[in-house]
Amino acid sequence: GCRENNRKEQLQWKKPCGSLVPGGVGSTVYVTRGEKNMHKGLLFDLDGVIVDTARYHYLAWKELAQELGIPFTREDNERLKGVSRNRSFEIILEIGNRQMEEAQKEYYCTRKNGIYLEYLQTLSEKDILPGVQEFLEAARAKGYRTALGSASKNAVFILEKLKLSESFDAVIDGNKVSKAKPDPEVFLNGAVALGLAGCDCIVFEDAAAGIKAAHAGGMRAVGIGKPEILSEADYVIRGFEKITIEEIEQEIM
Ligand code: B16
Ligand code: MG
Repeated sequence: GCRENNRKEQLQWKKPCGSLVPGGVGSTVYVTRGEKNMHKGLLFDLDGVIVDTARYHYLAWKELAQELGIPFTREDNERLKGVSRNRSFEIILEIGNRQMEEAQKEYYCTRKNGIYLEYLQTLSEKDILPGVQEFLEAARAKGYRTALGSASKNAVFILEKLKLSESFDAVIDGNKVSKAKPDPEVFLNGAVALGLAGCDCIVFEDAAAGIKAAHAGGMRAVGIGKPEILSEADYVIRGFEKITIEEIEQEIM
């Protein structure tokens, strides 16, 4: 089945991938080239893929860490990428070797979000990472369906600020999932929202946990960033600048 993730399976991707496929197994919609993309989905992570909000997360956490007397560096911040807000704070407490009551954790997480949202006030189209808009437009013009799959509870707000809400057929964010990446829930929900099977979707992710999540959902994963960090990805790109949907098709479809 399409959920197994070895290379051999991946090479067979062009075939219909099981009963989850709309139209059923063996549906001819996959055969004609023109129609093919209508049944393929692209799932995008938000932070680190569409926009670099990591620095605002960092500044907000840094402020609280300082207040708590916990040393928190940019390097530590790498551990928070793709991780939920609550888990992020737990990691910070671990760094400081501190323990806290749930209610108090809640208080700090709420405050962190307040500081983070203030940073986001100035967010605009200019903050969309280079090449992203062009890539989304070209892929959709070719018939791909697009969804956002983010751990962030602020994803809808961020897309609005970036004026990108219309570029996604579905948005699955931190409010809609119960299990964080590397659990595949966010991406599987994205595939379902697009009416597609997991194996007909490609995930674009900057975090190693996100690549794992994609594979756990039977999806191919394009890593955005450094190949050293994203060694598990099926293909790694530095960003969307000068990257075409055709290149992605050629490399991993
Ligand atoms: P929020 P992604 C993630 O976004 C960030 O990478 C991560 O650093 C953050 O803690 C998480 O969202 C939750 O964000 O506090 O806004 O709910 O990479 O999954 O798009
Ligand atoms: Mg990310």
